[in-house]
Amino acid sequence: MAPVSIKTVLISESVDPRCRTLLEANGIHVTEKPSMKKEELLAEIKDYDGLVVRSATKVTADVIDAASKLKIIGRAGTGVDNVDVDAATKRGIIVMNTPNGNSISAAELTCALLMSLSRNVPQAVMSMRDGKWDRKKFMGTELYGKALGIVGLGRIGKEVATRMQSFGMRTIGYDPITAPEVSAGWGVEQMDLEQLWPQCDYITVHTPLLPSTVGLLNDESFAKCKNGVKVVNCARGGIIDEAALLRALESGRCGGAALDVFVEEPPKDRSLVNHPNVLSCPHLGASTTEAQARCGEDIALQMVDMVKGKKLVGAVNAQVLASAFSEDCHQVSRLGQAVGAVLQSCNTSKKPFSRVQVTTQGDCMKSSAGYMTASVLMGLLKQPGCCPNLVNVLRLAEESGVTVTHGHCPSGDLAGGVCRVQVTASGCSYRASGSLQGGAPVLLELCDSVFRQPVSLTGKLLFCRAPAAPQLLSSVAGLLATEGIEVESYSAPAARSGDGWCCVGLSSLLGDLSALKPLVKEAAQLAI
Ligand code: 9EZ
Repeated sequence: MAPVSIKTVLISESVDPRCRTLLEANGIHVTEKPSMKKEELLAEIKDYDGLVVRSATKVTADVIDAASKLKIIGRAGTGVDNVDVDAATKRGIIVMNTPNGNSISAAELTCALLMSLSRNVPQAVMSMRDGKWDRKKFMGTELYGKALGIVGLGRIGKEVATRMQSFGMRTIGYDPITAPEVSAGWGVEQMDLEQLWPQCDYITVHTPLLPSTVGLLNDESFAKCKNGVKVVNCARGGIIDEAALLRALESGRCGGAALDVFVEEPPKDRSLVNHPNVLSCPHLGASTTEAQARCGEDIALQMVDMVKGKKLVGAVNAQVLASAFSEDCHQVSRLGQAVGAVLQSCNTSKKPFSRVQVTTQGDCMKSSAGYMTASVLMGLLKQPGCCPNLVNVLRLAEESGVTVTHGHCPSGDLAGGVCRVQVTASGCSYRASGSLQGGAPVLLELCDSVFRQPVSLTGKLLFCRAPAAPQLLSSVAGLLATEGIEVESYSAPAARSGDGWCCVGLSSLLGDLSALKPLVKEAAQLAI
């Protein structure tokens, strides 16, 4: 993939100073403007290639639409809740976060809340402040020997498990991705949620917020829990259904809850926050000096690695791009774009494509099938003012109603891989196949014409369909000469009867292709 060029970055919040230092050390010009008003951000953002935010900047669709140069939005933190990822993807802007930097801090807060729930520390503090000495009211229980259910066993779930094991807790859990053998390695026995709920004295959730995790703890699951179960949510608001939690607290089914996150932040409905058995925090999971420093550093390092073309880490909307992150991939991608561009030029009707079929051939293209298709679409859908990239092209193709299929045929005996593309637009079909020679894209075939020599896909190219005739080149060259255009190369199809496509390399593009009408049946030109 082509390296993304980032020369200017706006940091719109107070992010750890290491972020700026690292970006600047890598030749990026950084502007820090914390606490801008929305209108100021709208006016400012147009000048930047990159934007770094924490949580306060709301990167909404109107901000993204005002950001004419923006290529990347980096969030120093876990998740991208304050970024309209859909709007960014549409515009081909990469959205990145730092999924790891907060893990220890989130795990430690979870442990602090588990301990607070067992010993009523916050309530005792408040009562002392009130001038009281109430020792009976705050009788607690030990964590030692109790079962902790950990729902979600990613990095944070794991760190919570190993810490609470040192308190003598039995750690059990569930995760659809982490294998039971893996979690067993750090002392967590996995089981189905159905089996998990009735065994837990404490439950803590560490999942992303997904349709499958909204209300993971609801009336139904609370009903399966031990009476008096205590729950913690330091992950995302809504994983524990708030209304169901309030009902469980009222009935005593739930003996206490600690919440760092809410469906609405700050929560307008204060019934949970004000409940005597609820401990709440204003989303403090990542609020440590160390987590902020790590996230500020991580987002800068990830951006720099991306700009240098080293690797793509933490991007949430660039699946295809991430799989195409090396120099080899860049060449493959250029081949796809070039073949796509040839077929776009041939589609003289300029009607939208209804169908695109991409086939990669040869072992060396096997792993490229995904981004080859995306690259071909980039070439096919490129227009003045609309230059799709690997972030947005699949979505653009989908929106414009193209049926895209891709396949791979192994065929190991070919020296280099081949990319074959067939497109259909307003009932007409065109085919082209290309390959890489010395790392540069070449065209092997166009429709039924196989070129005698592979055609280098660079510069200004004119493709003509005409009956095989010895005088074709001289008559086309003559016409071009009257326009002051020189023929730099000529590629003829292998001998055949009937019409064939030839390719003429030009010193400059022809102003009006219709001048060629008397000489050829079809003509198309492009600059690559
Ligand atoms: C879902 C999950 C964990 C979970 C965790 C991750 C995609 N996904 N889903 C239900 N990373 C526990 C229960």
